[in-house]
Amino acid sequence: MTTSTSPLRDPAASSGEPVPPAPAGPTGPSGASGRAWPLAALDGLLAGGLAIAVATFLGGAMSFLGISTGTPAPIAAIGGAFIDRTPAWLKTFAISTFGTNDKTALLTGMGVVLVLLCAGIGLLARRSLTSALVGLALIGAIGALAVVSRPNAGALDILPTALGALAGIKLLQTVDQARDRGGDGLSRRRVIAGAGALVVGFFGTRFDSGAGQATASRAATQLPKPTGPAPSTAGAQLDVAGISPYVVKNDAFYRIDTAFVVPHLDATTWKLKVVGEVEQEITLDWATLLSKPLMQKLVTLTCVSNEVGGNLIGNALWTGWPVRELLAMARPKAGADMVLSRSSDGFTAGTPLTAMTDDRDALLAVAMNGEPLPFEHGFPVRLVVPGLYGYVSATKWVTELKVTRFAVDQGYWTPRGWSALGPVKTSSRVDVPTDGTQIKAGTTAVAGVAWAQHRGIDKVEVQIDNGAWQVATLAAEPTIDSWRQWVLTWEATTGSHTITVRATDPSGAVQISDPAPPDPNGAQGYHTITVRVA
Ligand SMILES: Nc1nc2c(c(=O)[nH]1)N[C@H]1C(S)=C(S)[C@@H](COP(=O)(O)O)O[C@H]1N2
Ligand SMILES: [Mo]
Repeated sequence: MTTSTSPLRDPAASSGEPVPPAPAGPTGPSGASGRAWPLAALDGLLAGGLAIAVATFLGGAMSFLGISTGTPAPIAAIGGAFIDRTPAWLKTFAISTFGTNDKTALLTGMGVVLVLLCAGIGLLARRSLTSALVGLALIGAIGALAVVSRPNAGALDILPTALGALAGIKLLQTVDQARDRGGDGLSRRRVIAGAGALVVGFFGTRFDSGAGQATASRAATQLPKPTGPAPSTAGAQLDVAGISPYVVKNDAFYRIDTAFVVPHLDATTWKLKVVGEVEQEITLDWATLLSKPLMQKLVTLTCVSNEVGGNLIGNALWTGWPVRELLAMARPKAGADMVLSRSSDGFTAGTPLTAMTDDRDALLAVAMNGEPLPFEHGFPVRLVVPGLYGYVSATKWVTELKVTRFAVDQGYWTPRGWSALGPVKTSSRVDVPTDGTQIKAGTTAVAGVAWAQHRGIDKVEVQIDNGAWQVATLAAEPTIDSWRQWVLTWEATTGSHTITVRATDPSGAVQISDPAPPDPNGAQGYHTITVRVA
């Protein structure tokens, strides 16, 4: 360090006053341009920040204006590309560690890496401006590669990244040269650049989050009255404090997907194509879909990544048109056994054709709990297929159904280590009392949920410590496609106790006790909690 009094100010550079000679050695005078390292790192951060801000703004503007249908903003593209390359073990780790905050965690990680890279480039510029500029260009090239690798990418999509990188390069060059001429006169320029980058970047992310057509089309959506009454939920909700709500509100519903940026589709231009092994290809638009007889169904969605006792599960009232009807119009050819549904952002799910066409009423859903689908949950249209994990069935932002065969095509997660078929395993969870808490001795409600979608739940049993299995009281089961609540009254005695639950479906099959992790086809094993009774 120099004898600077402020970590960001190098008196030798700023005041021009004579300063004592700095000590030699590894911490001695900084590089050729005589600049303190924090300043150099800051220059790198500014250059990188400006590059990202410009690219994010231009990329957002291209999406917003409909010039691009790909992912022209490089941060979003890198995030998406990273997610698409996530192997099963890393997905399992990320979801068990961060849950539905997995995208925030990834964004934070990317931010840390970018900050280190940009600061490093600033430091490099002290030694060699050329190397630093090449470094910035290389980072830009990685961003551009990510952009062109995204689904629906067009040639113009690399423009934002290219222009952003150029802006960053120009800034670093200018700052470096100005400093060589006389030091710190750049602070004003730096402040302006920093503020400008922040403003520009902010507007860019606003664009990305899809103000405009998509939001307007959702707000303007008039849901038609469904045919038939809503299914009754009478008796399905037990009066037990702390139990999961039978129907989960939209904003409390778990969200899992590979979308680094939530797709915002304009319903008025949305189309669903039915292609592949069909006699008749079909294109369905929003107005036509809304003109069909829509039915309402309670269906519990479950994520295959849900751990035993986990919360990646929720029950909602879905309104939609049975996809069976659409497939009947397309007339699948003999031999086809899979429907590969594809979303606007390139995600795919491979669903058995029979699950789409049998009487379980797999839906092209347009509403969730009576509202147009939230963007996070697939607006304007998603699939909801009772009985299957989401990764093989519940495609959000769906834009294509390809009738095909398991021998020919694979859904998104299959080559990444997950099973091609994903029937939900019979499972159960203790909601109350809360695991690891202390409760009072005496009469206690032990309660939770159990699910075996499209088979149903016939029995739930609870075991306290190593005692006998006791049969719990079941709430009503409005449909076998949703979870079922259960409760057991327990005379809690002082001490530490474990509570274990297991469920049985109507065929008499008891939930599998053998523990297994989520990959490759869903977690199994009994949920056990521990409480202290005082
Ligand atoms: N387009 C798209 N649809 C998707 C996914 C996805 O990554 N992209 N993930 C699936 C998975 S793994 C699950 S568990 C459900 C979750 O639906 P939710 O977010 O509405 O709860 O969506 C499914 N549909
Ligand atoms: Mo999932």
